[in-house]
Amino acid sequence: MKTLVVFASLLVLAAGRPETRPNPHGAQVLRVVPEQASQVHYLRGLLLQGNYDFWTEPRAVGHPVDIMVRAFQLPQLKKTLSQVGLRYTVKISNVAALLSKQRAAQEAARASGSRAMDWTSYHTYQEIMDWLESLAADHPDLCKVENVGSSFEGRTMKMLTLGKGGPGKPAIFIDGGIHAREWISPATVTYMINELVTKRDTYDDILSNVNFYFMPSINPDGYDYTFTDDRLWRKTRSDTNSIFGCKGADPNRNWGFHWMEVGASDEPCTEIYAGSEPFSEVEMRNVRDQIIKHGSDIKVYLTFHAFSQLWMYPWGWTSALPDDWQDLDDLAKSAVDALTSVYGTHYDIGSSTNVIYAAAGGSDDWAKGEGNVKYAYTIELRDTGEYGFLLPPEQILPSGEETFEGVKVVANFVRNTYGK
Ligand code: 0X9
Ligand code: ZN
Repeated sequence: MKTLVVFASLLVLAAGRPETRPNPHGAQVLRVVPEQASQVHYLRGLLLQGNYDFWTEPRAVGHPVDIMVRAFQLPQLKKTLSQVGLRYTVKISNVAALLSKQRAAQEAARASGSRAMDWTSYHTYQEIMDWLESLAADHPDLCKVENVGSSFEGRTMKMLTLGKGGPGKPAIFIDGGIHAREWISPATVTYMINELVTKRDTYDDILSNVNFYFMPSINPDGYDYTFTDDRLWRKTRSDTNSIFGCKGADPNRNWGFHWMEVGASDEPCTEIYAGSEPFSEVEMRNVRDQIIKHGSDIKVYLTFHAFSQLWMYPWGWTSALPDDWQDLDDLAKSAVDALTSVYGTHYDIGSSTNVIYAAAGGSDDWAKGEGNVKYAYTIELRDTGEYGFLLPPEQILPSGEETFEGVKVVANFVRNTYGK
């Protein structure tokens, strides 16, 4: 009997993310809205078990939680939810259909045009890196591209430095794509780079007084994997010691500040596996080393995620606020006002633990707590769950336009506050 129980629980664990291409046929995204604290707690327990893919994590009473459920899991989850009095609605009724519709649209867009960069379709890692190189070649007085290390599978990681003022100017560090499936993040970050470079005369004042460090896709192996194998992959692709062959760590649980204290897992098959130790993931070490290298010049750290439309600041490891939280909150409010003024898109603001949930090991917490970057923000881009990670490419441009308005507010703030 004992053997049976052990075997059954191994099967359940393995079902979370077996290292075979998952079958999306029949998968749905269910939305549940917990009405009591005990239900939030229950959902968090379900998340930690690792059997379901939570597109949004349980936040608090009244906040929707989106769970992607594979066909074979649906009957069990629906039963479980009703047992604890949780009602659900079907948010995406046919994940497979949406995936193939988007794949077809992406292929059509790419068949008709060149592989050159645009913001009407999503681009591969190689295309993004080639494009960064082309910017540096075309604008050598404004842009510099450096190789800053390799990913686990050997992809070269590049950083673009943008600015005309020379070294020593106050700087903003911006990264994207830490979570592989959050495609709108690299797309939005590259949009902003493109605006700054192609409209360099318009932004001359900012570019003369502020330096930017851009790394638009900091999880290259995971990102490529979402193009080739599993569109909904989140983590890196490193080897783990999992007996099921589960791969990858959550790169946003891997940073060495209060690592593994809360909201992270030591089970490699879960989506929030923190890695075997702080900075076990080489990609995160590469990003960390650039932040350290440019040290006290960096006044702002922005890391772009999706989705939920949130502009968050530390801490993620505790519900306590940083001493200077009011400064971070003020700047976030100004940025979000500008963002919202473009298309009316609503963003919530606050510390990540208080706005969503406690989760230690995030890059924002490290940037502030260890990297001494005062203004560290995690920004969750569009949408609020209609498409979730599968945001149609038609939304790349509006996302870029509105987000860039917010980032310009931040850049002008840096120029005015720290510029000499
Ligand atoms: O859980 C995360 O890593 C982020 N949300 S996402 O849905 N994109 O995965 C939020 C991170 C907030 N920051 C910290 N917890 N430090
Ligand atoms: Zn994310």
